[in-house]
Amino acid sequence: MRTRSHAIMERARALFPGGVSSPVRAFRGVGGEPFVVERGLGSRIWDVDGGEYIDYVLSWGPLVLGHAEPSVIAALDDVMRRGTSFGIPTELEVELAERVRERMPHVEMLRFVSSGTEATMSAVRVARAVTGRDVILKFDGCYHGHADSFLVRAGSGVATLGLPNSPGVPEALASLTVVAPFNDLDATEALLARHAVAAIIVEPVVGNSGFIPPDPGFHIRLRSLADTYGALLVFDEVMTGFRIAYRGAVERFGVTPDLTTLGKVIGGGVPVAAYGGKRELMEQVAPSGTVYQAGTLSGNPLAMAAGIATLDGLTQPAHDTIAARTARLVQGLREIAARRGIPFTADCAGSMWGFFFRAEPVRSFTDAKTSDVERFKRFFHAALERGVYLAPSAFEAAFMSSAHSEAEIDATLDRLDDAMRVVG
Ligand code: KE4
Repeated sequence: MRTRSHAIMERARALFPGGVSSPVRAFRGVGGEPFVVERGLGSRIWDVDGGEYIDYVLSWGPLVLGHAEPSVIAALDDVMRRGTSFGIPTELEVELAERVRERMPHVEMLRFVSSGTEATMSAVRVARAVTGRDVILKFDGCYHGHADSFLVRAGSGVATLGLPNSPGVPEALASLTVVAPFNDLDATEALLARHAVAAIIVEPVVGNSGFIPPDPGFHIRLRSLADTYGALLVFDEVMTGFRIAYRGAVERFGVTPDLTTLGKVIGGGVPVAAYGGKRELMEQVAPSGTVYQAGTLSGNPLAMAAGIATLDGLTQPAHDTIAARTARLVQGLREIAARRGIPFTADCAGSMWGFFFRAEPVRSFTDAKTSDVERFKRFFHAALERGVYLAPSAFEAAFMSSAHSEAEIDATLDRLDDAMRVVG
């Protein structure tokens, strides 16, 4: 029985919509009440009532080195004693940006912002400015943050709450967003032929409808279609960046977008995101260009320091180790479900993974919605009771960190085997 959690959530519900600072945290996708976290260390988190969990949400992706990673904490401790914010250029911004560009050379120039939403809305603004077009094309179930133009058949919390779109988004604006099923190139081309599209924005691997990988060659065709129809290609790597491959989607799929958005991992758990890409595009952004975008805390020293420490800790060997452990966990879950005769599909890309209670592979959000969400809910709670914290929604991805040891993968498989027993 969670007593302190319950008391705190009672206060929170009087203060915040749904008692939370972001909708998906409210457990509406799985039922019950969220626990209140007290602390995290490495792969684990503890709630205020002493409950301990192996954490596979990792703050929805940022913590690729785990909670309170010593080098990240040391970097923050060092930087914050010299001031937490200036609104004046610092070398830290340059240091982090150089690290991003070293691994993603197609991000020739970038701008730091404070959330993934800011990054994607700014990238789309650049695309609309340079193409002189208004329409954007997104994919059903993909989530690119909560800017008005993206809240059209979006994934993540929008999907979790079953919101078709969102009230408050003017129809005049929503109508400028056209939507194709993920992995459906014919539907995509039909939309491109009918609308003057400024940008195609896509999660290179979808993490906001649950985990959905692209079909082989999907991004190669998407690049070709964008070029044929004069649209920019935007890879929204807020979630996939530095997770699906050491150098991101370009390394994994061999396709170079015009613009890329990043977030989560590049801040190591402190608010930062970025948008960037071809120099001639980014030079259109104020003050070098006339596309306006600004931010009080953009390039914040704490966020830069945490991001630098995180990328420095995420070496190629470290990434490869995390990816191998992710693959072992996914394969282990497949074997458990098969042994127990439970319809189940799971997949991973680098340090990002996910699963559905459905026999056939999931290629689109429509497929994802046919999975057994009620069984997912029961499995989520059975896992939580056994000390494994998964995303509280069937339409989210899961993650892995360098702090998740082989022994913890074994422990996770044992615990989830028993969780599958009770939901089988
Ligand atoms: P933020 O504005 O939440 O920092 O980033 C928006 C965003 C943009 N693009 C992608 C691919 C994303 O996954 C996100 C945010 N991801 C969700 C989790 N699926 C954040 C968690 C939440 O909404 O509380």
